[in-house]
Amino acid sequence: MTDERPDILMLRPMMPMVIEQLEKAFTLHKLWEAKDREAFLAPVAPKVRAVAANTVIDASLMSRLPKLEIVASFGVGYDDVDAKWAGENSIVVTNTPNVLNEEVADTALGLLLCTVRQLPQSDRYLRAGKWLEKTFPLGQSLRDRTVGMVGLGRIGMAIARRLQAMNVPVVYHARHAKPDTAFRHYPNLIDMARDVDVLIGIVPGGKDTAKLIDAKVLEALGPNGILINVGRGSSVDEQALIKALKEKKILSAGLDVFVDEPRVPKELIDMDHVVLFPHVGSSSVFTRAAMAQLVVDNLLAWKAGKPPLTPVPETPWPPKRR
Ligand code: NAP
Ligand code: 8YV
Repeated sequence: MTDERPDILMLRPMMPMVIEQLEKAFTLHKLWEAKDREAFLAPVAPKVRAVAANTVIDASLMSRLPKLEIVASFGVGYDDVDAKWAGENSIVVTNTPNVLNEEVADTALGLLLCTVRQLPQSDRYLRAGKWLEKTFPLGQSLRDRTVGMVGLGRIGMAIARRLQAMNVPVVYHARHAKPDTAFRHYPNLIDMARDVDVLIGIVPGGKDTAKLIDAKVLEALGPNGILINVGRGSSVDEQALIKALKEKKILSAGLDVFVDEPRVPKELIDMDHVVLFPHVGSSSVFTRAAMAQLVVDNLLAWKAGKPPLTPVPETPWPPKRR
C-alpha cells in the first residue's frame, strides 16, 4: 500500500482498543459523530479505502465508496454485510472466526442447561419466597435426551464436544456430511427433528437459512422437544415457534438470538417456560477483545500489503481486479 495513513470509515462506535489502534495507523472517519451524515460523507467517501464495521454494510453504501478495498467486520456472522456484492466488486470482507468458538459454546451449554433444568425459573422461585412454602417441582433432564445440532461448523463442533463430555448423544444436520466426525449426519432436518429431543441451532443467518427451523420441524421435534438457538434469529420461523410453544407442540425454548434484535416479541417475554438471553453468546471482555484485535489485525495486514487474516469465502484473497 502506498498510503501512509489510508482513510478508514467507521459507522458506529467500536471498542476503544479498536479506535485507538486504528487512529495510529489510519485516518479514521467517525460517521456516528457527524451531525449531518450526508455532509460528512461527501468529502470523505471518495477517499475511503477501508471500513471497520459492526453494523449493516450494504451495496448502496459500498457503491458510494469508489476506492473501497476492505470491509473488516466484527463478529463471525457477517449476514449484515453484502459479501456477494463486495466479492463481485473486488472488495475483501473479513470476519472474526474461531476466536469466539469456546465462549459461544459455553453460552450455548449454559442456555441449554438453564432451559432443560429451568434454572432461571428456580432462581426466581427462591427470590419470590416460594421455597419457604414448597420445594421447587421436579423437572426435565438432559440424561434422557439426544441433541440434534442444526449446523456443525466451528462453534457447533465446540458445542458437540462439550455434550460428548457430558455423555449426551449428539447427531447433526448440515448440507454436507463431515466425514471427520463420528456423529451421525442427517441430510434431512425433519428426519433429525423426529429422532431427537433437543435441537441446537448454530447456523449463519442470510437467505440460505431463513426460517430453516419452521413449523414442520417443530412439529417433528414434538411435545417433549426443546429448541435452543444461538445462531441467528432469522434461521427460526419466530411466529411458528411462538405458536408451537403456545399450543404445546414443543415443550420449551432457549434463545440467544431473535429476528428483530433488540426487540423481542412480547409473546415470548410473557412465557415463563422459555429462557431468553440478550445475544450474549460471545460477550465476555476476554472474547470481545480477541474479536476486536482480529478486526484490527486484518486491517493492519491489508495496510502492509499482506493478505488479510480471515477473508470470508465470498471474497477470496487476492481479489479479482476491478
Ligand atoms: P461455520 O463454521 O461456518 O459453521 C456453519 C455451520 O452451519 C456448518 O456446519 C454449515 O454446514 C451449516 N450450514 C450453513 N448453511 C446451512 C444450511 N442452509 N442448512 C443447514 N446447515 C447449514 O460458522 P460458525 O463459526 O460455527 O458460526 C455459526 C454462526 O453462529 C455464525 O454465522 C453466527 O451467525 C452465529 N453466532 C452467534 C453468536 C451469538 O452470540 N449468539 C456468536 C457467534 C456466532 P454446511 O455448509 O455443510 O451446510
Ligand atoms: C456478536 C455474533 O454478538 O460473532 C457473531 O456472529 O453474533 C456475536 O459474536 C456480534 O457479532 C456483535 O455484534
